[in-house]
Amino acid sequence: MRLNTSSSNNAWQIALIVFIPLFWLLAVVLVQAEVPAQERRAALSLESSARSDDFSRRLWVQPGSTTTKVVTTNAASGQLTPPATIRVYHTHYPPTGTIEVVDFETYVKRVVVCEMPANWTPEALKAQAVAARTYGWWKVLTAGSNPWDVTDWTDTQVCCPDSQRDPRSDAAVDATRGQYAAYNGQIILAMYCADGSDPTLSFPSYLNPSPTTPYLQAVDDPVSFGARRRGHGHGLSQWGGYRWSTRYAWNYQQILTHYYFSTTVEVPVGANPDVTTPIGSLVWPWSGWYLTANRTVLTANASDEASGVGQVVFSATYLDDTGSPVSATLGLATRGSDGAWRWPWDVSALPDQALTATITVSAVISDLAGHATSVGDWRLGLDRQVPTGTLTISSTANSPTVTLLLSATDSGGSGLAGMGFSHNWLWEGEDLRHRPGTGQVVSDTEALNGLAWQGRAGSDQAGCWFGPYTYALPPGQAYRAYFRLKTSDAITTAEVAYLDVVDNGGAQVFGLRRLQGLDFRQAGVYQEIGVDLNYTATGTMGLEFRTFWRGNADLWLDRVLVTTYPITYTSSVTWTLPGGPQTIYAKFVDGAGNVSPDATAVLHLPYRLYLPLILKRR
Ligand SMILES: [Ca+2]
Ligand SMILES: [Ca+2]
Ligand SMILES: [Ca+2]
Repeated sequence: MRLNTSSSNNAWQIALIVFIPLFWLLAVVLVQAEVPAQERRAALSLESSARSDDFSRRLWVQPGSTTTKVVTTNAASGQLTPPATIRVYHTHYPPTGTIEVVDFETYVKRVVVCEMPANWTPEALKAQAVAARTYGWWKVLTAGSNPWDVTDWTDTQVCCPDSQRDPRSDAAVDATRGQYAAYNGQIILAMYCADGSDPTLSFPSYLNPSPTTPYLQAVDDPVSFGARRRGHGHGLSQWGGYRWSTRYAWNYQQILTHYYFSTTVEVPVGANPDVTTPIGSLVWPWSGWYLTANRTVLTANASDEASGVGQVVFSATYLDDTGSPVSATLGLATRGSDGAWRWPWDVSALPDQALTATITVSAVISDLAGHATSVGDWRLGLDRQVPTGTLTISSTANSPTVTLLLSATDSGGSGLAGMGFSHNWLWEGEDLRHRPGTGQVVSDTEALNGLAWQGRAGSDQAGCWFGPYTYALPPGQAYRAYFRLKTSDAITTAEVAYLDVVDNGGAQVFGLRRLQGLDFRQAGVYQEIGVDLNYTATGTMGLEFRTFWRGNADLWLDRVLVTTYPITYTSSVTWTLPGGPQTIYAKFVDGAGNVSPDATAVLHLPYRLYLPLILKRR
């Protein structure tokens, strides 16, 4: 957004200054009043659409030039040196039309207080501080011959007068002094917006992401499912960060590395000899969530300002198979090419256990000068047992509104949580359209209809299985699409498939999921993988349920079954259905997101009745 750079209107400024805190206060009250998110999207949490959209514009950050100066680095640690000052062109705050040279950290304080309410959580404020610092830094690097680096307004990021600073936002800046988000060690274009919704969006578009900003990729953001996107949707979601910090106790490193794909949070270069401890945090798996497979890869962010990170050692506590508490050192992490520290953890011998109980992970991060930082503890749950249940329909049903009777149970750590229903929303994998050469139809006794689409690693070409271009789902509500998939490799950390639900040929994305081999509980066994979609409006080409097969492991797609978005489990629910014979499917989910086999019932309604599909919740 380009603003008029001529003299501003004082009355409007005053109104804005008064209005901004009032709005944020209202917005914070609204978000705090939301129903607490049940684990793994177990219940409908579509947010009210009544919120003002005014702030989406204020929070937009627009990209600048892609010409990047050479960044100075410290040869020993590889850490970068922040700019000492930044040139702020006043287009909004007085004295307008002038360029102010501002101490860089002071600039960050003046941005954070204006871009995020100071009463938000300290970790959300720290995430904002690092994003604002990184963005300003990137603007300094890319200013070229421009006489200024940033403006004081929304075409870059808002920089308030010093008089508006707040001790709480200042503290977040001080606590992260000099820290930045990096991709391959370099400063990123740290775009952020008010609410990125779920999923966030790739830059500049989902259909054509830019290869120069691979960290601005769409990410699955379940904590923001159903939230209205406000702003461009790229990079850090401010409301999303707030939600993660309040509901799952995430810290700023978890928030930033989640929204900026494949990045690290780094400390600036420091003086030698090294007298400081490193920083770090677990960043994967998502803390506060359940593991549903037999393997995971513990992943940490770690950074040191002088001698560099020497080692990261993970430890964990959990209950063993006799129910006894265990405290164990797991092992020495290895540093990946992306800068993250990883330890593959085989949890197959561990019994399922609730999130509230016993699994915690911590790490000791040491620099090469012998200083160590202990970080943790992150809570995890473990549940690999799918629920089971039955569905019956009243035999006297002869009206379009039928009563569905449910009975379900679950074992494992998380407990029965919800259920969703399907009404012939089923597409066989072998019937979808497939990019030529990406596989073939095979007979498979484990496929529910005896047939599947199979891609063979090393024989078939990696590529997309797409379609069906359907308009069968009533828009304006949320659904979950279950991809019934089988892989030959349930150990690999490689992405074996990328699932998404789109319309308009991919220009409109409703949901996505990256799927590694180890997300499957077992090789050679079908598993239903859910992708949530908030189907806000019908598109122009019809919905597609796409599987991008990566070609690094064999993959079978039996079918895609779509259900209504899970509602809280109850023993009876009414549903208004169209006429004619039909099969109704119920799918039960536990708190970890595991889904039951199909519970089905066949219904014969007179054809004359044909009404909208409305599931009535209790
Ligand atoms: Ca150090
Ligand atoms: Ca379970
Ligand atoms: Ca099939």
